[in-house]
Amino acid sequence: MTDGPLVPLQAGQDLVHPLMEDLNRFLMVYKFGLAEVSTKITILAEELTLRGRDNPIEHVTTRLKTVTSIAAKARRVGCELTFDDLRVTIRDIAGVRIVCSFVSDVYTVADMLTRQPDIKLLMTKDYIAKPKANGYRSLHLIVEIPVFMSDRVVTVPVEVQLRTVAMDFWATLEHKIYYKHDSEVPASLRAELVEAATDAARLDQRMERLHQEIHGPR
Ligand code: 0O2
Repeated sequence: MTDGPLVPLQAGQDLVHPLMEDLNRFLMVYKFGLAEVSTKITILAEELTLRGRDNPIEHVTTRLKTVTSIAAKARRVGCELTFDDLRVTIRDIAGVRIVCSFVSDVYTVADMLTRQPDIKLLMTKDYIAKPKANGYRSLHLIVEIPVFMSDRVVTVPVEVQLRTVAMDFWATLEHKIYYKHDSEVPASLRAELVEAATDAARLDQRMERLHQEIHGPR
């Protein structure tokens, strides 16, 4: 892969096709990294179900950051628009979101995943233990996974977000209502969003307690 700057383009040069090719090659490994992590999660969910244990995973989604979103984040964090710099600095180009049933499941699944010998845990941000000021709760991991190509092995960073259904409900709607919204949202409405996050956290606690009372500890 060439590793020149993504910009600037010069007038009259057909830089678009080679650039698209480089971009596709750059993004390809992240796509494969996502597939690797997704397969691991599918195996965990199916194996637990086959062993007659409760499947702690409700659903899983994956996303590759768009080129626009990568460029915006690069600008925000002061990263040069070169493939080398992007590779090192932007570690959430590949993202997997695992929605679990209960809070304890979030940690169990995170542990099952990060204990696998080919996965390297690079960073943990525990927004459940320490929610963001706006009420956001989730467990974020940056993991590195090897991807076996035809001629080399590439290690790819993947952001894994783990959260409960209640956390996901709040975050999905808050994303629509407010997160990274350009216009000002009145403080009273922001306070209500924090309150709603507290309600979601209470609901998580209650559902986990009910589950334990009926089925015993997970
Ligand atoms: P999208 O559309 O979900 O992919 P940054 O990425 O610069 O915001 P950082 O430190 O790299 O910050 O990442 P951080 O804060 O650990 O997590 C970023 C991702 O977590 C976001 O991805 C969201 O998915 C989610 N997130 C973090 N904070 C909030 C929040 O307050 N509300 C909601 N709804 N989601 C949040 P993206 O790429 O910003 O967006």
